[in-house]
Amino acid sequence: MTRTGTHPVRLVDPGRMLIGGSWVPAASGKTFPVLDPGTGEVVAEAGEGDLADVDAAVRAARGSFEDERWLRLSGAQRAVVLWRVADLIEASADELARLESLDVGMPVSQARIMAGEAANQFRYFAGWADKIDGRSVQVGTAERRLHGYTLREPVGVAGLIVPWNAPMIAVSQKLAPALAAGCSCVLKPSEEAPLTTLALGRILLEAGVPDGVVNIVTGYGLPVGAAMAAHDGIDKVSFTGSTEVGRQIVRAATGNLKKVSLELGGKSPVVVLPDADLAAAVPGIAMGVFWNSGQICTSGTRLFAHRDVFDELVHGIAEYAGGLKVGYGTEPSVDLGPLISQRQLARVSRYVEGGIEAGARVLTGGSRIGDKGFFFQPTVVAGVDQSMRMVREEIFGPVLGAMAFDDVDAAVAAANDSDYGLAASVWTRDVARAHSIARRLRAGRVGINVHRAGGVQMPVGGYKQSGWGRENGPEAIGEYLETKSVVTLLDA
Ligand code: TXE
Repeated sequence: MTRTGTHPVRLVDPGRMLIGGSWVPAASGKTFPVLDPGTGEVVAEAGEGDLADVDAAVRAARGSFEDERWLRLSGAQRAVVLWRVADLIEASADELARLESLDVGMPVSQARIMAGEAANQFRYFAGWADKIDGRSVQVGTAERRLHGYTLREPVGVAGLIVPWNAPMIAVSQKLAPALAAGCSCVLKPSEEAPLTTLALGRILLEAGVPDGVVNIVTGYGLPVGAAMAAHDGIDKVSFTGSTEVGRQIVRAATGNLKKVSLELGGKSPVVVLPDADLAAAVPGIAMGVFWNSGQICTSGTRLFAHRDVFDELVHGIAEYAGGLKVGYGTEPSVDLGPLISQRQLARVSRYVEGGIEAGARVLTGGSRIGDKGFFFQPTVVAGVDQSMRMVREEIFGPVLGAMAFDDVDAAVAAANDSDYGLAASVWTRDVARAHSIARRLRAGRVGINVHRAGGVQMPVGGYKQSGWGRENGPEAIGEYLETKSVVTLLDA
């Protein structure tokens, strides 16, 4: 695997984080290495934050919130700044994409699409910034006349904790609505991939987001993320990551009972009926699970295919998977990059080996590629059932488990037999049936003849243990607002 192109790490200040509008080293002076998952080599050093840095960031955010540095701008003025953020993201999209590719491993061409999506987030929520209004409410009686109305106000300081799998989009999905709502923010990128978040920090300052309104603390989940979840100066935490850490955040948040929203793991089902258009289903389902090497929370990892089409479909997907080009993110026409880390590679390998021991049959893939970087073959397994760990638990790698069904109701029940409920898809030419099954699937997002599609306008989030709250769409801005009722007597 070769590395090409200019090195985009110069977009970030090595070892520094953003606090109160300044780029500062960690209070301890410590740094930690950031690895290129395509080579396993160190490409940068990031500041290793701890409690002192979280405190400083929260103080800066609180100060900017309390002196209304951001909030005193009208919604329309905030929108202008957010549009500028979007314009600057687009203007540096090529460099950001190369940085994201270096940080995460995803092919540059796909990271370029992510940069466009990040810009869309800021444009969409810029549009909401001057449309945050309340209601005028009829209250009182003939004897006691009252006037009531509601105000929607920012929740305060928002702590935003993001993972590594698609940082540009994960950060923008939180920052754009939080800023449109008027919040000040403390943002923690993943220790695995902090670089594009730091580059976005530069863009925010350049666009005119006032000092202290967005603060970025780099470092490990423990102590940085945990300190944010527990901090009394933070009014709301929005977290994307594992369900296990989501639980820890809920527990930590009980101290000041801060608001919490969570976008957690998934084990999304894909239900294929016998009348599905297989020519479309094969690539659609394959990229629905393998995209970003399966490191997407909505990946369609459990395939339920009707027995009449099972063999043709599954062998089609296996053949498609075998044809995908796995390689370093800057290589031309590469489809899939590496997994994020040695730890993730070990985790994916463990699940596949465990599945094989339990009786799974590997139709394609199943192994690491090479010995440099963290590449894993796109993998299709059959001979699995819902009792197996590889079918029940989130692997977060390019692994599809395929199961045949005879009865649609049983397939829907099996699809719903999961602790998770993030996404699902149904594949059929029968329109009425598709909509009926879409209603019965217990997931926050359902695709019909597509696994993952939509955009910033469509809310996403989890049923069951996949999370609390929604990102994207008007619902997302509500996650950063409080509602206040104001009532006044009309007669003195
Ligand atoms: O996630 P973590 P990891 C799933 C996926 C993956 C597994 C582990 O199954 O294999 O999680 O990945 C911060 N308090 N998803 O270990 O640990 C951490 O620093 C507060 C699904 O990377 O959840 C990082 O910034 N914060 C997923 C963020 O939480 C803490 C995306 C996510 O890390 C913390 C990623 C703590 N105690 C992984 N511990 C999705 N839903 O998209 C860690 N963090």
